[in-house]
Amino acid sequence: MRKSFFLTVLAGAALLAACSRPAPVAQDGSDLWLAAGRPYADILASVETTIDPALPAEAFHIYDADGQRHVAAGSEAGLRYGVYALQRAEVLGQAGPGMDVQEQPRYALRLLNHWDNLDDTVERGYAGESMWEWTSPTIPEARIRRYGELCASVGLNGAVLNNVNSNPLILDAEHIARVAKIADILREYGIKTYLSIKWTSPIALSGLKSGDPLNPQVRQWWKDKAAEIYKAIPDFGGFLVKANSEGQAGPQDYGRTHADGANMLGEAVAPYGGIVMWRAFVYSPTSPDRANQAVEEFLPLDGKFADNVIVQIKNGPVDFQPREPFSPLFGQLKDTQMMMEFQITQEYLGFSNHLAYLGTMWEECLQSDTYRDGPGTPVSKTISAIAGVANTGQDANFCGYVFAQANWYAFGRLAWDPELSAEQIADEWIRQTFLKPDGMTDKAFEGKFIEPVRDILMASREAVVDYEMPVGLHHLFGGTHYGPAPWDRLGRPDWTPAYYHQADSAGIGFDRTRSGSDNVDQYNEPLASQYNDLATCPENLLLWFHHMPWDYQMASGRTVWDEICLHYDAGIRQVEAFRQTWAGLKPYVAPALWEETARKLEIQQHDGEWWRDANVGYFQQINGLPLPADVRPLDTPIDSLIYRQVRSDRLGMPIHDENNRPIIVAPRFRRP
Ligand code: GCV
Repeated sequence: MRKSFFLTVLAGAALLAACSRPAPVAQDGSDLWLAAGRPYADILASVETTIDPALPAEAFHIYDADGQRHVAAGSEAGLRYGVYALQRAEVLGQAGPGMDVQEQPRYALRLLNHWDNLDDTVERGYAGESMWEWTSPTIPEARIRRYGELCASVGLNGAVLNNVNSNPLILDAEHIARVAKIADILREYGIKTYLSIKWTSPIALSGLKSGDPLNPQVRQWWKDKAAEIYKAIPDFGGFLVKANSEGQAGPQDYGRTHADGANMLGEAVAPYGGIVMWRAFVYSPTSPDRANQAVEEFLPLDGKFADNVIVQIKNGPVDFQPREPFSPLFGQLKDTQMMMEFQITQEYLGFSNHLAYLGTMWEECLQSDTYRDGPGTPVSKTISAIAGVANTGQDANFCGYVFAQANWYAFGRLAWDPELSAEQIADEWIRQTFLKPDGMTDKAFEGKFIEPVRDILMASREAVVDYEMPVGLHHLFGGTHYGPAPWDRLGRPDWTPAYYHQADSAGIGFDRTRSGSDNVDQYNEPLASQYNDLATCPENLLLWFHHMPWDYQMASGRTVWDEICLHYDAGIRQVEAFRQTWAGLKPYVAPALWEETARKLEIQQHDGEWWRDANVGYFQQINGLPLPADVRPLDTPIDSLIYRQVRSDRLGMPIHDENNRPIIVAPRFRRP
């Protein structure tokens, strides 16, 4: 009797302990941000739906009436957005009785750009091979459907399937038929299909002798090609074009302008309602400042583009750096439709190894005032469309890392509503992605998991800026765009870090002031003068706009040199803090996700140290200055860092182990 009583007490105590200890729910990241919500079909079945022609096509209205929840929308696509919005609201606890939400997207075109090649490689892709599986005899239908759901859930409505460095074969009969099959699936999710074209396609595919956009044969070729495509894909979206850029041919090769080229293609797709997205990412090796060139080439063409042509502009004037000012083109073109190009894939922010939430970077750009139409003309208001270079691949979790998924999500949400705050989006993403452990209250989950993870996300981009390129430094990358190579000055100048940092014994930074390349004057006043003047130039862009003596005193009272060192150190400390926080979150996360993140953060810290040792070490060789006292000493000598860069560049990714996982620097390269 006494024994069984004792056992019952023991069992009770064990049960109590188990109940009070949260048990993480198993998940592997393959459900992305659809993990926590009710299934779409269940939500659809639980609401009354109506197509209301009075609503704009993509708008939806969720409301309660007659004891029933309704979703009304202007179209099938709008209904889908409404049901997904309801799914999100349920997870966020915002779908209680009396719910009344009406929304429509800010931009009509909300596209992903896939830099996927026909051999299944992905340019700047870090999540496996092409998700479209071009080389397989069949198309990966299940994955495409999942992609469709994910895009639709955040309101994306277009996909450019192939790389802007395009292969002409994308336009042959075989590929058009294949693209049509993909388009048939994507259409079900409200997603239009677009293709990147190669300017020389008529020459490569049909043996024409010219690509001159004013040549009647060339014009006819594109018209015929458009007719062929639209026969297979009646709602085909149109073309994305990289021309006269980084070795790609274009209309300038025939003495014509970007407008001549774009309008010729525009004319070919116009009868079918198609559009042309013409990229403004142009620069030549001979220019004294790469940052000036888009304005130099496109401003004279303002107003000359056809109505169905839109100029697609990268957020910054150089190339998706961790921090750039916004591209001055956004403030210059007044009679040209403009489209934002963000980069979701982390080409310059640690690939799919580093935790870098880009919502904050995009918010910074979208909210920047261009002063184009007077004060209060942010970038978000000068553009009428938006594209993001996708970070997707064949990996089961699509993005190579659970935290990289946050960037696809954030891009979609900002494309829908550029006024949303990066913090709100981060919060939404965490709640939809990570499942609350069994036996944990909402309140405990909020305080113990959601808040610390949100803090990590919100601090993460600035941490990368700090340990890669603080105080306005930029493009200090080695060939793969992963690790640092500040010493690199061989080859085409505007592809070398030395062109950008301009460091010498006297100082550092690119002089873009009125006494330098005068890039500042591509901005509208008062920005132009603010950037030009040391007293008003934001310190986080100081070395973007100014060449400064090493001993120039910054607002903190420290010298430029000390401030640079301090930022590198702060970036690494921040990642150390992320690791500490993450270690404490182990009880609340599925082991697979916890381990993946712990491993990536470890790599990130080592990479941060790599960045610091390379840059601080290299600049120190140039200026001979000591490290400030409160900054930790460097770890690795330059020689072995150069060796590491060479190895990393050769492999195209950081060094990998036998499981094809990126690994941390081998101990023999580190000082004892
Ligand atoms: C698709 C940068 C990237 C290239 C990319 C190019 C572009 O230079 O490194 O990989 O090419 O931008 O946006 O066209």
